[in-house]
Amino acid sequence: MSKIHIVSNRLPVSIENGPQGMQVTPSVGGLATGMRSIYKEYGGQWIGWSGIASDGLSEQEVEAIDEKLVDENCVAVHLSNEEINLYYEGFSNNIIWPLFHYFAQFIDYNPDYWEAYIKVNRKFADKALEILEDGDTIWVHDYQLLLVPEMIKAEKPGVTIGFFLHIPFPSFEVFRILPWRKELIKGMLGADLIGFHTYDYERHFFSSVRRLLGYEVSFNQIHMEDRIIMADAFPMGIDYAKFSGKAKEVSQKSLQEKSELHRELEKYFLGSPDRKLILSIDRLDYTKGIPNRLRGFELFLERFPQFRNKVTLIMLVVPSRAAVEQYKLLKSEVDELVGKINGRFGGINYTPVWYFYRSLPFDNLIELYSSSDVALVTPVRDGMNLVAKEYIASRVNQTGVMILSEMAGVVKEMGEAIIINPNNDAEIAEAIYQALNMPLEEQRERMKLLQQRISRYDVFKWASEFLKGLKKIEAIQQKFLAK
Ligand code: GDG
Repeated sequence: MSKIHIVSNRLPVSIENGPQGMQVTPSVGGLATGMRSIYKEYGGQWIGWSGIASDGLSEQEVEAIDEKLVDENCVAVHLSNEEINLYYEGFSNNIIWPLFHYFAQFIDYNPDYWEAYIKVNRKFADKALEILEDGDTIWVHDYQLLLVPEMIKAEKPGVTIGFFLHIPFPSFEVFRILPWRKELIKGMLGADLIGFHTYDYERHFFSSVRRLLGYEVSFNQIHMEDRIIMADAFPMGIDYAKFSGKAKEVSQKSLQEKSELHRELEKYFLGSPDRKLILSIDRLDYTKGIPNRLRGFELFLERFPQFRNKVTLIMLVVPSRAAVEQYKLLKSEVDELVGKINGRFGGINYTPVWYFYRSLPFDNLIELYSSSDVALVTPVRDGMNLVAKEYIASRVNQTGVMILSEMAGVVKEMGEAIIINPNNDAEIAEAIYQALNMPLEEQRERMKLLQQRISRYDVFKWASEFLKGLKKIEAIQQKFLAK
């Protein structure tokens, strides 16, 4: 049987070098959940970085990691601290990430980053090539590995390659800024099927392919010298049943069984029906529009004084990329804004913004989703945004209002949300007002439609649709070769 393998920057497990030796724990992220069902079922391997820098490890420790990973069907690419700095922090997070999210002013055009990106992409490709056989399929993930498809195709043309980009693909006028734009596009074109979250990203990609390489694009096929390949939109879903199931479980718990956080939330909000909770959850990232959200909330409290002492914004910010300068600056800006709002509108019994700078366990996350009257999702750019889908899945009583940025990929699937421009503070303030005044019946009508849509296209459906796309392009290519 031909196998299906996965490649991504990180493996779907985390490894810790503890007192009892190497410990491997499966991770619970969306990608890991969606892909695990596939690569295991098709007898494949998952290739990725272990999460530990190899410089600090002895040869025996490296071997111990490799051995532990065998049981998980995982293969580690070992990276040194320098490689992580230049390829991951450098090229991936200081060049591609800002560029693809339209933050060109944050790019650090360091040529060493590019050299390291090629070298490390080659390491990933070589690891994959060690296990790949003709007829196998490999699915490569995300912006850290844009060159891998071409590297694999050049050595093993008999392997079917899928590539999925989890972040936006920018318009040509932005993409062309990059000195290495042609190399990146060519790298991606090594794949037989390229997937994006939305049709707009796909369209931008086609425009770059046409203008940079002159290939003809018709419908969603790209005609190259000796190959036809395909690109399409596959909006990534979540493990809907896991979120809705957990939310049901949480809602049925008795007061004693509930977590401290949940008890506090219920005491504060359910105890007084005119108190309302607005939720915000993200990694700390300048793409997520966290300051915009705070400014919008501040303006809301200023313009609608009747809601002061009643409405709280609970803001979970998960630390991320703390070594990068832009992220440190953003952290200070967020700290300052929270302090300003709490100082301006807070009182002995009222804190307008409850701010958590940490990550919380899954159960707490569900408690936040299910206790919040409104979800406020305001990225200035976001490939998809799974938090929005998770909020919808967790609303077991079908109430709750979603306020959503028009700049998030997920907006294409959420016409029933209140849609805002994240750069318009007044619009955010108005949207909060509208959400808090929305009659329950209208909330239910909108939520029902959102839940139907998000539950139908979950992460398993997403993965199977992508694999179907791969089968389709294989058939098209066979016809093309037979001509
Ligand atoms: C990239 C793209 C695209 C957050 N805080 C906690 C926690 N989370 C989980 C959420 C959610 C995930 O992290 C965040 O996913 P997003 O999609 O919102 O954002 P990115 O991390 O930027 O992901 C994005 C995604 O890839 C998939 O293609 O949607 O556009 O940028 O699942 O639940 N989980 C736990 N504790 C927390 O404190 N347990």
